[in-house]
Amino acid sequence: MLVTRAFVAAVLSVLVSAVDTADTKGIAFVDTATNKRLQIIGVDYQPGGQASFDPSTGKDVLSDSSVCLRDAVIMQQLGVNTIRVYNVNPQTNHDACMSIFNAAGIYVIVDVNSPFMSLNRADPASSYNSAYLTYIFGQVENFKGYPNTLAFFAGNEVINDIPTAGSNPPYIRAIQRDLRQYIAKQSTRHIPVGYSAADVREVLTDTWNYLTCAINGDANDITRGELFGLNSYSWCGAAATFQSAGYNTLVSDFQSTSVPVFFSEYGCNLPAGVPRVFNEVQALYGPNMTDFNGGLVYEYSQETSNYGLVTINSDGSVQLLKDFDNLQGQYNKIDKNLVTTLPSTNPAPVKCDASLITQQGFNTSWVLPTAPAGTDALIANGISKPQQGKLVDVTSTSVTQKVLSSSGTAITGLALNKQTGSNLPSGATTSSNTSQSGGSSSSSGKKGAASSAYGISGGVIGAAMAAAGLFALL
Ligand SMILES: *[C@@H]1O[C@H](CO)[C@@H](O)[C@H](O)[C@H]1NC(C)=O
Ligand SMILES: *[C@@H]1O[C@H](CO)[C@@H](O)[C@H](O)[C@H]1NC(C)=O
Ligand SMILES: CC(=O)N[C@H]1CO[C@H](CO)[C@@H](O)[C@@H]1O
Repeated sequence: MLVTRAFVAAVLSVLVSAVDTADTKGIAFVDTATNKRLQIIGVDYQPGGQASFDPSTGKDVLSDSSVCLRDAVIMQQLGVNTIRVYNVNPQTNHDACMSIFNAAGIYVIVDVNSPFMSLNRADPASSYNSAYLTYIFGQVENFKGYPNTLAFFAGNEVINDIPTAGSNPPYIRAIQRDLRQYIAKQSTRHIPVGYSAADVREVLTDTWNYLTCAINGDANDITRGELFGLNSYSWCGAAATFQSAGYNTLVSDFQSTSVPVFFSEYGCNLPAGVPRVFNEVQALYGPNMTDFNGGLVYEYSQETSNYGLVTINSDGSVQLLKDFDNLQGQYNKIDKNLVTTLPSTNPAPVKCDASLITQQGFNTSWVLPTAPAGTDALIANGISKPQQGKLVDVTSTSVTQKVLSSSGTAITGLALNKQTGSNLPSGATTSSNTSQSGGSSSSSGKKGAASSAYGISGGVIGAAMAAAGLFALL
């Protein structure tokens, strides 16, 4: 069997062809080659939580290629086209992982901050300095060379209430400005920058208006946020509806948006102890919410907060959870035509004005902090010694770790299915199949070589092997 595996790996060695780059177009994301809409069908990816980034070694969620391959293949089965990573190191080489996600047709949204380097919301001026900017410019350097880098979040949940809405908004907008200027000067392609807002409805629309309005009405104002993510946990349980969850309110609140708005986190896990049914997926990707740009389910892996779709065990094996099956079933019902069709409305940005702000105490000044001394030179010349990522060949495509369905049977033959476009839900029902062809999630319909190389294409054989415990040998 070991000989077989080596043979399979050799046969499956493939060259990576890149996904088309994506960008914003009006209120949507668009595939820049096909001009089709790219609705975000995504999951938040942070196995290990905040501790996943170890500054002493540089290890982060995009540094272990075998783990990324395992998870990218599982995500292909699930049907996602985007992940969000919260906490990555700008000096780590992410080539192997980013190339794997690229080959899987999966885009990546990168939070530029980390627990070690972020705006101090209690005193933003103290943390807005040259070391901080060098760090976040390093993220641009690290990810600008990958075609599947979709966007950067300049901040995540910095504004959490009225007190933090006083001094922080001008700093977040200044960071958007600095990142956008750096990208304009140092990246060969445009990559959009925005903010991810906490699920605090009191400050939500003020935050969106403050960060995305146009100063003096100038649509090209480089301080504007180019997209807006909101974390949304209001749809809870099987009985919730478009109205009861307040999605109708969100749609009317954001109907005048001039930039893409999407859920940067969603997936309420109440009532506790019951698998999530994810009925909100039909609302989010249905005709009621075409002005939204989809969203990212919180989150891929089970962590202490209990939002996982899969459990990652300490030996590297993965167990799919019932939540995974339910989400996959919901994704399979998405209307692919609708999610790839550009919206017809494209409102112009509103002019920044104090009248946009509804909450007393929320900042109403668009006089932004001046960048720290030396920033102009950093932007003009680039930071020193950047780690600049680039795509590499993906040479192994077979998942080596054990993967178990939600009912505990082994799923064999899992392998990366190389895509040229973005991944889309395929109709796969992973937990019902003990053997995967590796081609089942292909949007191009091309079968991978895995099943024939293994000689397992039928569920019966896979099930029999699983029952006999033979999967372990693969
Ligand atoms: C709003 O931001 C401006 C510019 O940074 C600052 O001078 C002012 O103190 C802030 N207002 C509040 C209420 O914090
Ligand atoms: C769309 O909106 C209508 C009217 O508010 C509502 O009845 C319907 O359930 C919504 N559709 C979905 C899929 O949530
Ligand atoms: C029961 C079930 O979902 N079977 C699926 C297993 O996978 C094959 C190929 O991916 C599908 O065609 C089956 O429908």
